[in-house]
Amino acid sequence: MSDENRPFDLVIRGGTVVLPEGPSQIDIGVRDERIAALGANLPAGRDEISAAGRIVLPGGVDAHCHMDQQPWEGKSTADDFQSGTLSALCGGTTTIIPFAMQMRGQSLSEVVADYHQRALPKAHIDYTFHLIVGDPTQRTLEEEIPRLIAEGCTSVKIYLTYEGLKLDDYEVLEVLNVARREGAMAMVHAENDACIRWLTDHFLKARKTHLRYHVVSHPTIGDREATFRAISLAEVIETPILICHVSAASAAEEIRRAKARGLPVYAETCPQYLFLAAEDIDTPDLSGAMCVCTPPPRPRENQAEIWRGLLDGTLEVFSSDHSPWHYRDKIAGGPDTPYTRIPNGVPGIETRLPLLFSAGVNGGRMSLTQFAEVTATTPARLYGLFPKKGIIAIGSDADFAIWDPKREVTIRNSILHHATDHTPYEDMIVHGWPVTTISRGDVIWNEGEVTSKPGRGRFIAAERPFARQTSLPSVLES
Ligand code: DUC
Ligand code: ZN
Repeated sequence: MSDENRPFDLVIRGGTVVLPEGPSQIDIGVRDERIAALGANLPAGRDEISAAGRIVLPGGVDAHCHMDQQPWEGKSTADDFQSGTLSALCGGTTTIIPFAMQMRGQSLSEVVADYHQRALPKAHIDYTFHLIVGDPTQRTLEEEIPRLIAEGCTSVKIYLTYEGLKLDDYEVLEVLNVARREGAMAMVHAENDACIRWLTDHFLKARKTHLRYHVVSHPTIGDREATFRAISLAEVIETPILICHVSAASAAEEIRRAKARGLPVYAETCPQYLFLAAEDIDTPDLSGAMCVCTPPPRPRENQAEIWRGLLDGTLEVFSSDHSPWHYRDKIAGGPDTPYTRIPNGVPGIETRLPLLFSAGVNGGRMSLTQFAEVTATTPARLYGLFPKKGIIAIGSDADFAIWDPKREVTIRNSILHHATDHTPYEDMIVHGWPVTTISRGDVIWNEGEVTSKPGRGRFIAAERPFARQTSLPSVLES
């Protein structure tokens, strides 16, 4: 039987399917893990799912999440690849890009090899890795990064702050130069390190250790400066960059200006900057620790500017920055735990999509097409996974989230699947929830039932998102 005449393995029938050109009332035929047909009245498949009254979106691509990452001061993050990807799929995400993190003194290749071993037996859904470059030695720059990029890890991440990770500007230029040569995306954690350290030293000396000083010791002025500096360094090298987890209106403004000048600058924001605020950290008890992350959520009035950035394309990627510490570990120092001892990061891989769907799509702020772009298509594009991932199109992987757009859900930690003991979104009510998740044609989550197995997820070798540059940056030609 010719390939076109074989029955479909699966037909998703009668849903509102979100295509790049807009939503359409069509069926989807899946064969051999891929989308084989899109159209009305497709012939019967071996399996059928009715999506009547539902919305079929591309499976989410979460391009910023932390899984099984190194302990901090003896405390471990809660999720390994098993619980983290389970939580992701129950929230409509079918691809993740976590970080293989090199710290000073470590070999990047060994870090990546170890990360592969952690992911392979446990991941429920597909993944690739970003490379955190914390020690840009000549070996890392000239041998390890080019080889790892050729092997499918085509994005590097640079920190401008944090002991053991931060690079100075010279080192940043070195990494950007390699990214340019290799056609990789360079991601930047853009906070001003000296500001954070200086303010923290002064607050601690003055015994100002309450949670609220976490926010003031990470000032938006520092984010704006570091964002501008990262953009400037990338401009010298003439290479694209992506500013991670933009929290501050002033940093978004720098990005907007850079884009207006035609620079290839991209940016990401996260749920914590739309749905949490500095006021949620400044609590009389330690419950505000649940919202402690960096950069911190900003005063509530700042949220409107982050919404504006997401809606006008200044911030084109919406990721979770899932970084799940146990609350009990966050407050292990007792009622007077100083803010500097609270591990930074919030869980959010399962709530990322429902929060945005509810406030964005159902709230009338964004179209379904925009939702698909910021949560799946654009991250897949910018990190070399497109068109395999991030889009409903013939030939793409059959990765979908089928949404009940009306379902009302009260977010409670007890309904989530991550391994941490809290969610900062406890008691928030959302409208719309992904009721079925499909990964490469397998139904892995359906109406509250998990039908996936750990280890079914695959490493996807990402393509280089940009052309390799053989010429030198023009400043070196002068
Ligand atoms: N900030 C990050 O940049 N990553 C993980 C956790 C956090 O708070
Ligand atoms: Zn992060």
